[in-house]
Amino acid sequence: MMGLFITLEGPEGAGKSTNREYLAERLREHGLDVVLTREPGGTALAERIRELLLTPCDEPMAADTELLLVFAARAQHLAQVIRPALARGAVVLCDRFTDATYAYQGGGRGLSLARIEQLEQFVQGDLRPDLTLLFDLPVATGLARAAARGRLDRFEQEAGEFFQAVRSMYLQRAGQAPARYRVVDAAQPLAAVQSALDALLPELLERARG
Ligand code: Z5A
Repeated sequence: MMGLFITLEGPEGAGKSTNREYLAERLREHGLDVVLTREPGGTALAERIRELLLTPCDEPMAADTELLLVFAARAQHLAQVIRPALARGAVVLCDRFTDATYAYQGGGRGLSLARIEQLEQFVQGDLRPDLTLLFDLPVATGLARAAARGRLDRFEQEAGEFFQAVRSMYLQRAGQAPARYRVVDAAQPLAAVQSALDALLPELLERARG
């Protein structure tokens, strides 16, 4: 049996964390086994790697170190959480996954996309998300939301061009594989975003029931 692997993606302040619980609840109401998780993180060990990635540090982190840490956390998460959940037929709802690596380390840091693809294949084999919900919004709107939340993490301290490149890479990837992505206008008020998610629910349920 193989479950359904759904990822939530988007730039800073897009509302993924706010909406992941909402979506998980809607799916559970229909009797589905939903595993809600996130990256970087999702296991005790991977959450320790998340701390390394997000905590500002006096020693600058090399971009390759960042890339390898992201995939190290992912390997642990896949082994401990994602693969076992999919194997028992669950819906895995994951807040960020490898699209974020293409967007932040590829688009933002300018690392080679071919190198990211190699690591993706090495760590994931043929496993890819079945569906990706891309929460898209203008960079300034997202950064204003993130700033209102308080102290900024290591990524949130980057300049505006970094986040423009992140957003462009997400949109480019969604444009290249429209069958996998559903783009949600995340700049709308929360109620409108959640209506958009409600509209996607029949498709998600149909695919989860296979
Ligand atoms: N990262 C990476 O570089 N490479 C990788 O491969 C992976 C990750 C997997 C942590 O991710 C960082 O890791 C991330 C990229 C990097 N960069 N950062 N920072 P994260 O997803 O855990 O980051 P986060 O900081 O927790 O989330 P976020 O992206 O900043 O925000 P969000 O989860 O999308 O948004 P939110 O927390 O739900 O909402 C933000 C605020 O806006 C909050 O106060 C909400 O109440 C408010 N909000 C939400 N929706 C709305 C609407 N519609 N209207 C008005 N206000 C709203």
